[in-house]
Amino acid sequence: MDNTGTIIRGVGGFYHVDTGTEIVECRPRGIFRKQKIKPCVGDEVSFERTEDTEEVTGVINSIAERKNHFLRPPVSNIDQFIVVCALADPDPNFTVLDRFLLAAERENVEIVICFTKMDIASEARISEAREIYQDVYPLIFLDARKHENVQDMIPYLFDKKSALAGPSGAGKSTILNTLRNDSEARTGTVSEKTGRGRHTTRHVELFRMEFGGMVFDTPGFTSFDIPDMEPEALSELYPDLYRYEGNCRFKGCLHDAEPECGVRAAVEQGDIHPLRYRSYIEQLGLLRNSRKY
Ligand SMILES: Nc1nc2c(ncn2[C@@H]2O[C@H](COP(=O)(O)OP(=O)(O)OP(=O)(O)O)[C@@H](O)[C@H]2O)c(=O)[nH]1
Ligand SMILES: [Mg+2]
Ligand SMILES: [Zn+2]
Repeated sequence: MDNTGTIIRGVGGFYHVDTGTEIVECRPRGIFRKQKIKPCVGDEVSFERTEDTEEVTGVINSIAERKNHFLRPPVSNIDQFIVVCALADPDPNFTVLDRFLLAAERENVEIVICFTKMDIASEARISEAREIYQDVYPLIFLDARKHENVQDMIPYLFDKKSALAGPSGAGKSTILNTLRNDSEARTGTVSEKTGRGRHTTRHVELFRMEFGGMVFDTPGFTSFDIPDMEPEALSELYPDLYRYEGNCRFKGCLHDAEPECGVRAAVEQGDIHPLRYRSYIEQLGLLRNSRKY
């Protein structure tokens, strides 16, 4: 009889499958390797129990069609990205933040930005972050170590599969530990003593939350591949710019040097944040260069 469940972590070629009532360690059938399909955390799978061996208790027979699939971070079937960005230690890099947002926008998943370390951030930093993103995405500001702060995230996480994504040290694992009230927290006091990075997350892991919903913890990264897309489609990934595209004189306007551009007019009137426009122009330049050859 086949069982079904969700892959919650992969460990050295094995996968832990959560059926809702138990977690079963499974290995994939050989056919996946031949087909060059690698099971991924978030995959819905059906598996067969193998009671005869001690170590392996299941064999994954099939992977359900994925709703979406990301290579960086490696997750599938997510409803939402919670893009996590520290306001201090390390200082925020809004260009990097925008790359995370672009990757999420490309797959049409919901997006929430979570700004951490507001306890050590300057007021100026907090306002800056708010000004740039408030009209674009839902924003959460918090100290990821504080329960009463992290509770604010629950309405966003409820009944969804959400992936925490963002640079290393942003506080993704801390958020999860606080949410889960995990006494075996893999961040915190020890890492504070030995310095940041010690408890850096190496593998994606999916956690079932008591309040309903599942949350992925993912390893931090900051380098991105340039997406393979038409430059004309880029502005669709910037909701705050795209809003004004109807005001552009020319169809296919790239909002760069074209005359009578509605997007540029909105920037001049202060309706689009200059940093978001600059981020768009920078990204456009990268896209154009990558498509020259
Ligand atoms: N002051 C303060 N420290 C925080 C906050 N959030 C996280 N930290 C600390 O920042 C450090 C890094 O946090 P992690 O949760 O490990 O960061 P991460 O995003 O999981 O990093 P990677 O796993 O490397 O991608 C830890 O020492 C945390 O205690 C916060 O809101 N305020
Ligand atoms: Mg982590
Ligand atoms: Zn335009």
